[in-house]
Parts: sequence; C-alpha cells; structure tokens
Amino acid sequence: MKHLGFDDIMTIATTRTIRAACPHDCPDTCALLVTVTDGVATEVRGDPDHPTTAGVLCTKVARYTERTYHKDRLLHPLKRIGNKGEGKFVQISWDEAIATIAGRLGEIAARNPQAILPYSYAGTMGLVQGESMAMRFFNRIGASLLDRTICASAGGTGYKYTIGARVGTDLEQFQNAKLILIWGGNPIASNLHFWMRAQEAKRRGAKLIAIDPYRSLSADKCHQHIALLPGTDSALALGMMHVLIAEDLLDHDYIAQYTLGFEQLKQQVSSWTPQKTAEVCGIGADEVLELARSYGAAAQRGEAAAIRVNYGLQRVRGGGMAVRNITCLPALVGAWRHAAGGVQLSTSDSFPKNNQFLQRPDFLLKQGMAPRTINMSTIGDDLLREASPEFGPKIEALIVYNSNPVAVAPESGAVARGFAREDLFTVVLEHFQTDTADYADIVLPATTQLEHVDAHSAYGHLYMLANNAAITPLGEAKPNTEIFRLLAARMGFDDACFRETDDEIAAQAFDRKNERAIHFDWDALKQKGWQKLNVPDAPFAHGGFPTPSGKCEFYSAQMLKDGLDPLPTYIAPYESPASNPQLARKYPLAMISPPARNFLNSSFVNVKSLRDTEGEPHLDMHPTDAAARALASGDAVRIYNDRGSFNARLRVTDKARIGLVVGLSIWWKKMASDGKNANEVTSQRLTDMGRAPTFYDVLVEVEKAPA
Ligand SMILES: Nc1nc2c(c(=O)[nH]1)N[C@H]1C(S)=C(S)[C@@H](COP(=O)(O)OP(=O)(O)OC[C@H]3O[C@@H](n4cnc5c(=O)[nH]c(N)nc54)[C@H](O)[C@@H]3O)O[C@H]1N2
Ligand SMILES: Nc1nc2c(c(=O)[nH]1)N[C@H]1C(S)=C(S)[C@@H](COP(=O)(O)OP(=O)(O)OC[C@H]3O[C@@H](n4cnc5c(=O)[nH]c(N)nc54)[C@H](O)[C@@H]3O)O[C@H]1N2
Ligand code: SF4
Ligand SMILES: [Mo]
Repeated sequence: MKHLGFDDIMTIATTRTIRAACPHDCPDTCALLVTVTDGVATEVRGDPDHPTTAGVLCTKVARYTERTYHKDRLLHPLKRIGNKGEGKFVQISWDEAIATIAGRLGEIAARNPQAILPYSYAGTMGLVQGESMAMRFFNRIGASLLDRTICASAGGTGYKYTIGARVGTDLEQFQNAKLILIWGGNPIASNLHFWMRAQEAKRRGAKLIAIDPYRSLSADKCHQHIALLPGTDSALALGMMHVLIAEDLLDHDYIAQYTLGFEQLKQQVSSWTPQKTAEVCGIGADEVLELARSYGAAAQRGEAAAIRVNYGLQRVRGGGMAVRNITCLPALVGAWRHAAGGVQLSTSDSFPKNNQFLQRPDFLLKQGMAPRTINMSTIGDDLLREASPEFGPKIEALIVYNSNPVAVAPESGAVARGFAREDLFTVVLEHFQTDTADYADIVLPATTQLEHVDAHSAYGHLYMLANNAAITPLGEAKPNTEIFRLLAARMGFDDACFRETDDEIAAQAFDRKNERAIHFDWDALKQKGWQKLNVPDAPFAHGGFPTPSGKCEFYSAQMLKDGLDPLPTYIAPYESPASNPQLARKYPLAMISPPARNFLNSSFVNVKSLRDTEGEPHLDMHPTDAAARALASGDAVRIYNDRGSFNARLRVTDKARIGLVVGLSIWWKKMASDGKNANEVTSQRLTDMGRAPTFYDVLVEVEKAPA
C-alpha cells in the first residue's frame, strides 16, 4: 500500500457544506446547502430537512453558482467616462470611490440633506444586507426617505384594513385544504413551494381554482380557470359575497363573534348580482355563482377552504380594494376555523423584526429632522422635478442598491430621462452592469449571498433563516454593509453602530422580547440554518384579529378616515375599455407583464442558460385579436401607447383571453433587440391605497414592427 506523501495530502480537496438562505424576492425563502470545494462554491442545493424547502429549488437558484462566478461580475469600483446610459467606465480604487462619494454627499448634505435619496428594494431580502447599515447611514445624514411601494403595498394595505396585519394561513397547512383558490398568482413560476403543497392537496382530493386573466403555467394545471378581465377582482369578490349571503352559505356564529359591520356589508353587496358581476368581470354569471357555491359549500361541509391571494391582482388602480374584498371572504364562511383554511397574502408581519435596532430611525428624531418621503414608484417624475415648496429640494444625489429601477420602475422613458440628468450624482451598488448601473457616476461591486452573512425572515412561510458566507468575496467586491461602513467613517460618523459587524447586526435582527421569536439565537440559527417562529397553527380560529376593533373589519372606520369607502366596493381600472372607452378606441388591448419563470424580476436575465430558456421578449395574443391585425406567431411586433413602445416576438395563443396581451418580464432593456422593455408603456399612476404602481393597468395597441 502506498503511503500518502505531503504532496498527495495537499492535492486532496477539502469539501465543506455551508448553510445558507436564498436572498431573492420570492415568498419561499429557501434554506440552501452550498458545497464548497477548496474555497470554490460548486453546487447550491435545497435543504432536504427544511420543511418548506423540502430539498427543492427553482431553476434559477439551482444555477446560483453560474450567477456568482459569471464572467461579467463587477469586481472593482468603476468611474464613468462616457455619457450617462452609455456604459463606459474605468476602474478606480476603493479609496478614490469612497472619497469621491463621501465628498459629494458631504457637500450636498451641508446645503440640504434631503437632496440625497437612497433607492433600494429587495434585490436581497436579507435583514443585514438590505436596510440595516444603509438606513443607519441615510438616517444619520437626514436624507429623504424612500416609500418602498413598488411591489406589495396596495395589497398589504387592503389586507391590513381588513385583517389587521399581514398574518395568514401557514404554508405548511395548505396540503390539508379541500378547496384552494389560487387568486392572481402563478405559483409554478413565483411561489413553487406553495405549488408543491397545492399539488399534495390535489392528490388528497382537493379542487384547485385559478383566477387569472391569463392561462398561466399554474392556471393550466388547475381543475378550473376563471379568466376574468384584469383589474376586476374586487367585483368578483363582491359578487361572491352577494351569493354567499343570498344563499346563506355563512358561518353566523363566526360572523357574530369575530367580525364587524356585517349588516352594512349585506346592504353594500346586495346589488352585486351574478349577472352584474359577470358583466364587469367579463365572465359568465354561472362562473360567479359556481365559484361562490364551491367556496361556501366547502366551508358548510366543515372542509378547509383556502385562498392563496398573490400580488398579480393588485397592480391595478383598485388593487388595494381587490385584496380587501377577497380577505373578507374567509370570515363570512368561517374558513379561519381551520388551520388549512383562511387566506395567505403574506406572512411578513408574523416576524418581529428589530427595525429600531437595524435601521436606527432615532437618528432623525435626535437631530430634529423629519425628511420628506419620495415614492419609489414615481421615481421617473420625481427625478425630473425642480425644487418647490411642496416637493422640497431637487434630487441631487441618488444611491441605488438592491434594485434596478431603469428596468423595473414604471414608465421607463421618464425614469431614463431622470437618470440621464447631467446634474444628478448617481452611485450604484451592484453585482452586474445593469441598465441602471449604465447611468451611474460611480459603480461599486457588491458581494452576493455566497460571499456575505445575513439573517432572513420570509413572506411566504414562518421560518427565520441564517445565511453563512460560503466563499470569500470575489475580486474587490464588498458587502453593502461594509460599503456604508466605509462611507460613514469617511463622513466622520463615529457612532458605535457604524462599527458593528454583520454578525453583531444579525444577532439582533429579531426581537427576542416578542414571544414569537423568544427562542431566536443567532449562533444556534447559524448552525441549524432555520428555525420556525413560535406561532399558533390557525391564526384566527378564535378571532383575535390585530385590527382596531379586534375583529375582521367588513366595515373599517380607518378607511373612512383615510378618505376611502369604509365598505368593500368596486374600483375600476384607470385604463380599460369599460372605464375609459375613449382611450380604448386608440389602444384597445389590456397589457399585463407578470414575471417570467426563469427570471426573478430583472435578476438572472444576464445568466445565459436561463435567458436561453426564455428565448427573447414575447407577447402572447389571442387568435381573434391577432387575426384582426393580420398578425401571426413569430412576427416581430411593436407594442405602443402614448407613453412609449417596445418590441417583442408574437405568440398567438388562447392563453391570453380576448382583449388581453401578455409580455412575461422583466427583461434587461439592453438585452432586447430594441433596447426597451415592457415598462416603456406602463404608467406612474398609483393604486387606490398603498401608493403602489399600476403595472397591469395599461392599454396598448400592437402592430407589426417596422423592419
Ligand atoms: N420566477 C419568478 N418568481 C418570482 C418573481 C419573478 O420575477 N420570477 N418575482 C417575485 C416577486 S418580486 C413577486 S412580487 C412575486 C409576484 O408573483 P405573483 O404574486 O404570483 O404575481 P404576478 O406574477 O405579478 O402575477 C401572477 C399572476 O397574476 C395574474 N394577473 C395579472 N393581472 C391580474 C388581475 O387583474 N387579476 C388576477 N386575478 N390576476 C392577474 C398574471 O396573469 C399572473 O399569472 O413573485 C416573486 N417570485
Ligand atoms: N412591468 C413590470 N414591472 C415590474 C414588475 C412586473 O411584474 N412587471 N414587478 C415589480 C415588482 S413586484 C418588483 S418587486 C420590482 C423588483 O424590482 P427590483 O427590486 O429592482 O428587483 P431586480 O430587478 O431583481 O433587481 C435587484 C437588483 O439588486 C441586485 N442585488 C441583489 N443582491 C444584492 C446585494 O446584496 N447587494 C447589491 N448592492 N445589489 C444586489 C441584483 O443584482 C439586481 O440587479 O419590479 C417591479 N416591476
Ligand atoms: S427564488 Fe424562491 S423558489 Fe427559488 S430558491 Fe429562492 S426562495 Fe426558493
Ligand atoms: Mo415584487
């Protein structure tokens, strides 16, 4: 037998498995196992022991090493030498980058700190690499605040008025439901681990009903698909309530004990007959009737009737009201009595996050500062605004991290014009040279999830997770936290909180004084990877809604105070043939641009294998609409309205209902043949509540693209 010599030992690879968490803006927040061989991450797997991940990852994150080690990763700080948007940069040192930024921000802050604006969203959902050190820094400066509305605030607000907080059915219960309404969501693409539970429920005999204007991947696999017009969900819920009340499919005891305003609700929905509802929603009256009966009858039989309401339906003018109306349904039929009944929109508020510690809003108070708030969903217009008494100072500096606004924010034309302003100082912290990074004065290379530490909550399940760093940072990349630490030091902020390490921050991410996180221990979490919150199985089986009245509020006094109808009502879209016939004569087609399965918003578009699977930007159109325009599958088409236009390859398919076109998104503009994407035609108008964007409230016309 040969004995191993020194050289042999040196060549034996050392392989370790690191526990991590998926950082992406996805409800599933998977627990990951990262295989690291000789300091190189070679594989990312789903943790088989984590109950909701169950060893399964989506196609995107299964390729996370491809993204991490991508040849285009930003590895050094860069300074712009070309025009804004052109993408010409040269490498500079970290010292020069930090000195330049600190110098410029210091000079602006001395005049008016509110001329500085952070712009960030959920590129990483980590509590540490998200808004901890960054917000401490901006609060210390007294910069303008950012209203983070781009995704979920319409539905979140509607839900809170009714239920009190974003708390709902536990993901781990859905397999026990007998009826599941998949409402405005495409879980095969965007909520895979819920879909797995729904499939298990189906195997156990449950009925799945999709409510979606488009026959999405998921709708296609449900027992029934109700293809309503976009933006009409609040009407469908009103029609369902009408039928439930008219046919007495109610839980009178639950209503009496745990709800507020039933008599007013009854009055309010009396006019919403199946016929009227069907007209507004563009479906059959029988569909309304059957849907309500299926839902009510399941509850009457004592079966768990569950609703997974997602965000697709709230990206329209009445998006907040739509979610509010839908969340009234479970209380009417007593579905909350079952752990597997009720509704889930988001589980965010189940997590007692220690935001006071993480973000230090007290810096503002201590300095007597009350900065204005800028809405991220109107960044286009706001960047183009001059100083005024109502608006305050012109925005002079923009620091972008965890977001790609030039691709994702509505009405791209205006956004790009704003970013192109010569007198705007823009810093972008990124992994890649995105559409937004092309407009930066300084680009800073950020670490990915494999290279830094973080603590995670979730919005689709109830586990706290730890992300250990698996590898050392590539090139000169630094974690967001470290970048803001360096900036704070250079600007002379000597508060102790700017010296805390990522581990020290993570260790206090959740509030241990709150009983739901009483068992939170960072060291233990790092070892195990995940830990469930301490919460009951059925959140509202015995009422206890966190609303002002403690009840599920069919009538909301708070809504009245906020200038809204206190009762469920219908709010028509801004742009639809019914609500705006004049506009529809010019632009007759409704357009939606929901997520493509192989992208995560605009992340992963630059990962070739995933982009190849999506192919190129497509537009799905019903055969009738295509025939009317003499268009055929494979045609290059131009989609346009008064705000702008973009090109796509046409797919003629009855997946899109008549009158609807669908462009799965969000493409990097520079990876499309015409340098544009769907947000060229979306508008900056906001929803009824939550000041959110109306991405799916858009009318367009489509023609053959000029050769
Ligand atoms: N693969 C993948 N997964 C993702 C994302 C991604 O980009 N890619 N994005 C993540 C993020 S940030 C989010 S917020 C979620 C979003 O995911 P979801 O909450 O599922 O929402 P959307 O994908 O916007 O829309 C889902 C479905 O709603 C439908 N829809 C559009 N308008 C209406 C309407 O008016 N009424 C009804 N009933 N349905 C409508 C669309 O056709 C689509 O099939 O997914 C997350 N997961
Ligand atoms: N037309 C249309 N537009 C939409 C939507 C739609 O359905 N249709 N969906 C909307 C929704 S729901 C959302 S949530 C928004 C999403 O919009 P964004 O939040 O902007 O999401 P992404 O496009 O994924 O961009 C995130 C960026 O953050 C970067 N990033 C990730 N991790 C880190 C990190 O640790 N540090 C730094 N510095 N950067 C990091 C990524 O590289 C990526 O470029 O888009 C919205 N826009
Ligand atoms: S994107 Fe969603 S499904 Fe995919 S790994 Fe991350 S959390 Fe899981
Ligand atoms: Mo989102």
